[in-house]
Amino acid sequence: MKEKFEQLKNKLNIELKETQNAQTLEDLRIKYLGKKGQITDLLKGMKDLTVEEKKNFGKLINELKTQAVESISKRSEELKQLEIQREIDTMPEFDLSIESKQNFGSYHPITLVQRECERIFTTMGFNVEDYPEVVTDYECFEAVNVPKNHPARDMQDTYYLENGELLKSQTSAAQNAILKKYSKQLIEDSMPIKAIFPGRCFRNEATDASHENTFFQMEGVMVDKDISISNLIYFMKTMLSEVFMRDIKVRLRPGFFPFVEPGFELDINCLICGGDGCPSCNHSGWLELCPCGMIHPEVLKEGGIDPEKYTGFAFGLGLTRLAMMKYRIKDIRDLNSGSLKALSQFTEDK
Ligand code: FA5
Repeated sequence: MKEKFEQLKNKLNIELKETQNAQTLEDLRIKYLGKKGQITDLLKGMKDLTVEEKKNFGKLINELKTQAVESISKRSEELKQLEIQREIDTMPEFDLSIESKQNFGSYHPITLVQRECERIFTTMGFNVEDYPEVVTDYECFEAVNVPKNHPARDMQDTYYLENGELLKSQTSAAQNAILKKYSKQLIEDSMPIKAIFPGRCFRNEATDASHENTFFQMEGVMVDKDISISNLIYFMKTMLSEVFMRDIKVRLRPGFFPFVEPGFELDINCLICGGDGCPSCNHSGWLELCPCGMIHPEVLKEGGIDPEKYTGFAFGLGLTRLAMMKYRIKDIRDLNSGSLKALSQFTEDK
């Protein structure tokens, strides 16, 4: 009987080696270990044996069964490896040294100026904050001192959603949340609030060379004791001289925004025409770039900050227009055109 077991074991091993794929292996498993398999049959035959014989054969059959299961699973692993090797062998050869002809794209000019501004402000101790593009009426307007029906709402033709929320028309929509987020550290730890928050804005604009319906702004706020207009001017000057790496002609004039008092318009001398007037600057020689001002006491109060103790400034930099000026792009609409030929001209070191 022992011989019979040995023969069966050898036969199984020979047949195992002949299997070349998962299906033939499965057929073999059924042949030996299936319900009517040869090893299973041996087990069934045990009923006719004496108790002593059962003991001996039982041990042998169990050993055989265990070995069969192990050999089949080992062969299964071998076949998997063979299959992988077969795929590798039939793959076309790759020459990794050949230069790719594919266009991997380039950074968008707005991404480049945004990163540049983030770098400049973070080195001056500002945190960079992200904020959603869909916001509530409260965040975008009421929290920044623009109540319902206030005429200042007409300055921004806003896209409202059916659920009453809206597409952020200005990055000022994040002001209240940022003030609230950092008010504790300002009050308890005497750490100034210094944050910038770039983001995409949407307005139902009639587009022209300097107006888009989808554009980027980068808001900034700083709040502490004794912050004044001088601080605001210092940061604006530093930012512009670092972005353009030379002195740029700017002008500061009074501007009205309900969330600042006093408020200013900061215009840049048009770098496309040098100030002579062209379509990019609406023939005025100047481009509105970065309105700013001292944060209105009501806005501080709404952010949980006592305006009797603290003051701060805020600015709303037109990032898309900054990209236009930095890269001398005559028409803002080119930036949303998706034209790879136009956009791929810009690289990090330009
Ligand atoms: C605002 O959006 C204010 N929230 C800015 C602000 C923040 C003022 C904090 C004071 C304190 P305004 O609508 O002017 O302001 O937009 C700010 C800048 O975004 C503009 O100067 C301009 O550079 C840019 N901008 C505005 N509308 C467009 C547009 N349609 N296309 C491209 N850029 C635009």
